[in-house]
Amino acid sequence: MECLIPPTVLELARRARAVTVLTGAGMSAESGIPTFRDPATGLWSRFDPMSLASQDGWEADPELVWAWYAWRVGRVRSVEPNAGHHALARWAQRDDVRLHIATQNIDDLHERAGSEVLAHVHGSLLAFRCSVCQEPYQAPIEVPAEPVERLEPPVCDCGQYVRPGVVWFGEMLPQGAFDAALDACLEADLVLVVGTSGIVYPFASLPDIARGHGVPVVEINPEETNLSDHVDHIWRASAAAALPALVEALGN
Ligand code: BV8
Ligand code: ZN
Repeated sequence: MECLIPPTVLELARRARAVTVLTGAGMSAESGIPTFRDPATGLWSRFDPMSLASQDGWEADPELVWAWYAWRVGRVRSVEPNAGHHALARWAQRDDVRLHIATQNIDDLHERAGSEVLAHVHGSLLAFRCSVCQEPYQAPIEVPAEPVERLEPPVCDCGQYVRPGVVWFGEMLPQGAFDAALDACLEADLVLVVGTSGIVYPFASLPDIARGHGVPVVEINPEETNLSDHVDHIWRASAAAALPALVEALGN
């Protein structure tokens, strides 16, 4: 089905020499990764991701939290980047534009589509470290064939549990990552916000900051979000439909 491009969005994309794309879980939805607020499927439907993705949740029950992350590692390994990820990688290859991606996503689908990601502001599901001495943990992560509710985390040489390299609620973002995302928004002449509900801060403050500096912001999302009143243009479309159509329309 042809995806109609709002003319103003096409014009902004044609003229843009520096594009910053802010992505959220909706970017990976068409790869088969449920979004953060999708009602979780099966085993995990009984748990609130907000409590599992937190320091308190980890300290209260590391085996439960580890089982959840191991299951998510398995799911990311089992899916492929979608046409939206590939479109962004193609756009970045044009020599008339500099394209930066700052993502909230902890998967590696942008990279597997060939993109270089400027900032993973909430860390990476595929980087592990000791929860105490912070030593990176390089050994392969065992992913159960079937989702299990509890799994003993690997243990660091120092004897403490290994944790996923993600940013939990209540934890500071990696300072360099957020600053890089902020700079990329301020230096852009177009910011696209793709597949995020705009609930989680401080990432959700980026579109407002960009607009405050006169940078046009476009939301690409099939649904209304917390950011919809904070953008210049709204394109109610999915990532895997909108982005390939837009990059295609830019021509060679
Ligand atoms: C911080 C990694 C400073 C883990 C994530 C009280 C105490 C402490 C902090 C706070 C507090 N109250 C509020 C805060 C701030 C808090 C926050 O924002 N809370 C929210 C809930 C209000 N933020 C933090 O804690 C951050 N740190 O503030 O540090 C500090 C420190 C101490 C004390 C005070 C302050 C850290 C936040 C990072 C949390 N970690 N992820 C993990 O993933 O397990 S966030 C997690 O949720 C995801 O990574 C993702 O970033 C976020 C989900 O958001 P979205 O990506 O937007 O996904 P969502 O499902 O919501 O929406 C999907 C969208 O896609 C929808 O709009 C949908 O319509 C759309 N969509 C669907 N299909 C498609 C599509 N779009 C396009 N195409 C499609 N096909
Ligand atoms: Zn350690």
